[in-house]
Parts: sequence; C-alpha cells; structure tokens
Amino acid sequence: MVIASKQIISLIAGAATVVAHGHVNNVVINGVYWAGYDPGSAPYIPNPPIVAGWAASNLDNGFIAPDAFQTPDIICHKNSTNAGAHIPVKAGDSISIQWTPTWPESHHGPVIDYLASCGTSCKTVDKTTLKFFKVDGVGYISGTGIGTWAADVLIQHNSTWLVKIPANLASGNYVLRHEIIALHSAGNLDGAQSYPQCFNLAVTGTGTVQPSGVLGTALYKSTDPGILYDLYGPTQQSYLVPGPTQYTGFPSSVAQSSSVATATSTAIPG
Ligand SMILES: *[C@@H]1O[C@H](CO)[C@@H](O)[C@H](O)[C@H]1NC(C)=O
Ligand SMILES: *[C@@H]1O[C@H](CO)[C@@H](O)[C@H](O)[C@H]1NC(C)=O
Ligand SMILES: [Cu+2]
Repeated sequence: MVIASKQIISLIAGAATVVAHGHVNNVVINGVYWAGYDPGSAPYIPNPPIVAGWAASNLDNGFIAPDAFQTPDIICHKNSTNAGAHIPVKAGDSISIQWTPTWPESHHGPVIDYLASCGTSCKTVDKTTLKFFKVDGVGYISGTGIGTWAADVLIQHNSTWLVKIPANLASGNYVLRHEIIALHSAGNLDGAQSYPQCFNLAVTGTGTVQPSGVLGTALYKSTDPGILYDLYGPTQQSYLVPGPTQYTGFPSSVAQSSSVATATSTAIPG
C-alpha cells in the first residue's frame, strides 16, 4: 500500500510539472491529425498508444542543455527510444507540428527541422547512426530589442510550425527531428535549451535527393555562435541558426499558418 500511494504521488507530481515548456502533441498533414508521444501519460499506462512520435523521458517537458549536446540525448530527447509506428507522407507535403499549448513567450529562439534516412526501418534503426540534414532553420526574423523569432511565430500560429518535406527528396523512411532552441539564458555557457522531438515518416515520391548529414551528437557545440548567444544584446540581425548548412536544393522555411484537422488517423505500426 505504501508503494501504491507513492506511485500515485509521483503520478500527480508528474502531471503537475507538465505545464512548463512543452512537447509536440500532434502533427497535422493535409487536414489529418496524427497523435504524438505523450511523456505525461505514456509511462504510466500499461499499453500506451503506438504512435509515430519517439518515446522519451522528458516527463517534465524539459530540455537538453549544451553540456549534453555530445550525448545521445540530443538526438530525440532524454533516453529516447524509436517510435513503433510511422506516418505516410508524400514528398512536397507540409507537416504542421503542434506543440502543447502554449509555448512560453519568454522562450524566444530558432525552430529547426532535420531529416535522417533510417534505411530499412525507423522502428529498429540505431539512433546513434542517424545522419541528420537540415530541411529548414529560422532564427531571428524582425523587430527591435529582442525582436520576433521563429518560436514567437510558432506561438502566433497556435503553437504550430509548418515544415515542408522537400518535393525532390528521395522516397524512403526518415526520422523528422524538429527542434526549438530557447535562448533566454543562452548568454551563459550551457544556458541554451534544446527541445528536440522526433517522428517517423515513410516518404513516397519521385525525388532523388538524399543529402548526407551529420550525427545527432555532432549537430552542435556549446560554443557555437547560435548556441552561446546573448538574446539581450544589440545584434539580433547577425544571429546564425546553429547546425550544419542546409542543402541548397531544398526550399527553406515555408510561410507559416495554423492547420485545422478535419480527420484523425493512427500511425502505421513498423
Ligand atoms: C535515463 O536513463 C538513465 C540510465 O538508465 C537513468 O539513470 C536516467 O535517470 C534516465 N533519465 C531520465 C530523465 O529518465
Ligand atoms: C488550436 O489548436 C487546438 C488544439 O489542436 C485546436 O483545438 C484549435 O481549434 C486550434 N485553434 C485554431 C484557431 O486553429
Ligand atoms: Cu522552459
């Protein structure tokens, strides 16, 4: 009985902390809603839904700090494990990635999307072998003072970010690594906050491009100019989105808009 009541207490504590920061709740593709992994409930229920979002131990909706950027936690969040299902998507489709409401206004920073080929299966691929290439990366956008950042635009669009799967991307299985980096404390070494979230996609199409990428553990260093960055300084215009250079044959970010889901689907196991 003692153990049972402790479990209840930790469950309540877990639920209570889920208000801060955030995680991706769902994606919407062509009006269809696909659930993500819910770190606030999945660990506590016997048979959590099999979703395309990777499982991770970010129970507090927290972040990866720069001192862990060379560890596997930066790949798809803390102790992440492969999603057991995937979402079919056509090259050229846009994916509306919706975070839990509401991304905190103080957490200005870039929004970055990567893809990595899984080869045969994203369900079984070893995450430490995934090589990520950048699909888009938006940082400072406009305005004086702190100005408007990609994360602010995400808030303006119902906590969603629209990413386009390049039309010329080769078909195959990919992990989509979507990430917000919050810069409110990034002026201090180890002060930036990375919130990576991964989804498995099966991309169909006639494209042929499959850029080479870099390992997740090699994406960033704690001293990169886009990571160690004073958000309260005078030079936002010169902000450099961190990570490898984007493949030039891909469109960069697309115009943002919120997506309204008109149907719901469940991810395909495997
Ligand atoms: C991740 O796994 C390690 C090793 O099992 C464990 O010590 C640590 O507490 C885990 N982290 C979280 C956030 O659950
Ligand atoms: C914002 O997202 C929520 C959750 O998906 C949805 O219920 C609501 O209709 C959306 N609002 C707008 C204005 O799109
Ligand atoms: Cu936060």
